[in-house]
Formats: sequence, structure tokens, C-alpha cells
Amino acid sequence: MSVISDEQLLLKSWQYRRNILKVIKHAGAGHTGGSLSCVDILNILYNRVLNVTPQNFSHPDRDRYVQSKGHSVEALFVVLADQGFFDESELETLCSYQSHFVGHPTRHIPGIEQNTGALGHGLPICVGAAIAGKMDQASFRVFTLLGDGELAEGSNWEAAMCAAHYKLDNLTAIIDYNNLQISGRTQDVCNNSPIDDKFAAFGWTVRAVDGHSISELTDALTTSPIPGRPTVVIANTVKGKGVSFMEDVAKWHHGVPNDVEYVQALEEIDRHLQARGILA
Ligand SMILES: Cc1ncc(C[n+]2csc(CCOP(=O)(O)OP(=O)(O)O)c2C)c(N)n1
Ligand SMILES: [Mg+2]
Repeated sequence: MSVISDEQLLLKSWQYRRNILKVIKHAGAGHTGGSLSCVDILNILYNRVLNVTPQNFSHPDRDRYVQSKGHSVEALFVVLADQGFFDESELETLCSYQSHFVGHPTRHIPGIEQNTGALGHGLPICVGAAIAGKMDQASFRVFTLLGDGELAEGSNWEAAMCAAHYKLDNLTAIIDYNNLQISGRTQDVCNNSPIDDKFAAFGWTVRAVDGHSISELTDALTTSPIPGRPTVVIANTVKGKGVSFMEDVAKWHHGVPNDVEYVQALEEIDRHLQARGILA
């Protein structure tokens, strides 16, 4: 993997945010808030951590990434396009008749490991993949991205227990911990706090980071795992991050900006790009 600087990653994050809004606006549908909250995580994963490329995607030794919070697929699509899995123009077909680019990940799309969207499946699937890796003495690592609201699904806790039991140090779960789920505050809908103590009690290594910090995400995702223990990275994030009026507001879970909001959102993002000399 080529070396990419923090500054280049920062630029990518803003460009990804711009593209997420563009495809959601064009489609007239999408999960805006959750895509903006996890896109920095995907940025670091695909540009710094994962051994996954269009060229090696069918190779058994590739790393596995399963986006369990499948509704934030627009972030994944934008990052996969940037990685060269398909042409960015294909995203203009999102949610249109006969397009494979639908509102959740499917394996019809190059670069997508698993169909997800029904919450609570990514971690169990990844436990299976990590066990398979151990049985084969393979070197690949397995990553999954969960939402904080998604942790209400009981399947996660069965998987968490198994991961520790089978000593899956090749498995990393990242929680996009934005404190919101579909209908309001996660702590009001189904409180999972204290999440760090819960995973520690299940036998996991716990790392908590600012989920929008390139350096903190890089550290957490590139530090070698403690032998015999799965790792959870609690990424503290802001839903809707990067667009002032979308930040930490539940209605942007699947809100689509109207024309005025869209212009305002792009202006906010473009100010960051202009500051870095990318836009005139
Ligand atoms: C099994 C299942 N139950 C309910 C839903 C509906 N649903 C879609 S997104 C969502 C909220 C998820 O919240 P969170 O995991 O915190 O995601 P984020 O805040 O990152 O968008 C729910 C309940 C679903 N997709 N799957
Ligand atoms: Mg959430």
C-alpha cells in the first residue's frame, strides 16, 4: 500500500463528505447522518489499514471488512469508488431501477464482502471469518463496523462472547459511537453504557478514540492486537459530522437535504477544501 500523509487523508475525508452528499441528493434517498459519522473510519481503513484492493479482492489472503451498519452504504460506495473498485459515475444510478447500487451493501457491488443492513449480523459473520482464518493459519485480519444503536441486537453479544472464547486476535470490531440511532438518543432507546466495561468483561481489548481523528484512528487500527484477544475500537463520533445543521440531529439519520440545505452543506465543506487550496 502506498504511503499517504495525514494531510492527504484529511483532504480525502472532505472530498468523501462532498461525494456522499452529492450521491444522496442525486438519488433523493440515503442515510446521511451515519455516512458522515463513519466516513473518517472508512478513510483510514481503506487508505492505511486494509490489505484490500480491486486486484486482490478474490484472493484468500485479503483482509475482510464487513460493514455491519449497512445503512451507511453511501460512505462505503464513495470510498470504494475512490479505491478504484468501480467508476464514480456509477453512483449516479443509486436507487434507480435495475441498478445494483441500492440502499444497503450487496455482493453485486465490487469490493463488498457481505450483504448487510439487517443489523446485528456483521460481527457474527466476522467471528466465523476470523475462526476460518485461524483454522487455515492465514495472515488476514477481519474488521467490522457496528453502530452504537446496533448493539441492541442480541446477536452481537453472542458473537462477542465467542470471539473471546476462540481467542480471535485477528478480529477488530469498530463501533461508530455517535450516541444516536434511528429514532433518538441511543441511551434513551436501549442504553448500552458503559460499553467499554461490557466489552472488557467479555474478554476484549478495548481502545477508545476520537472517531474523526486521523492520528487516533490510525494508532488504534494499526497497533498490534494483544495476543489471544479480539479488539474493539470505540470510535466516538458525531452523527452528520462536517455539516453544521446535520450534526447530532436524529432526523438526519436518513434525511435528504432540500436544494437550499444542499447548497449550504456544500459551501461548508468547500470552505475546508478551499482552505487547503483544493478549490478556488
Ligand atoms: C434488525 C434491524 N432492526 C432494525 C433496523 C432499522 N434500523 C436501521 S438503522 C437503525 C439505527 C441504527 O443506529 P446505529 O447503529 O447507531 O447507526 P448510526 O447511528 O451509525 O446510523 C435501525 C434501528 C434494521 N436495519 N435492522
Ligand atoms: Mg448511532
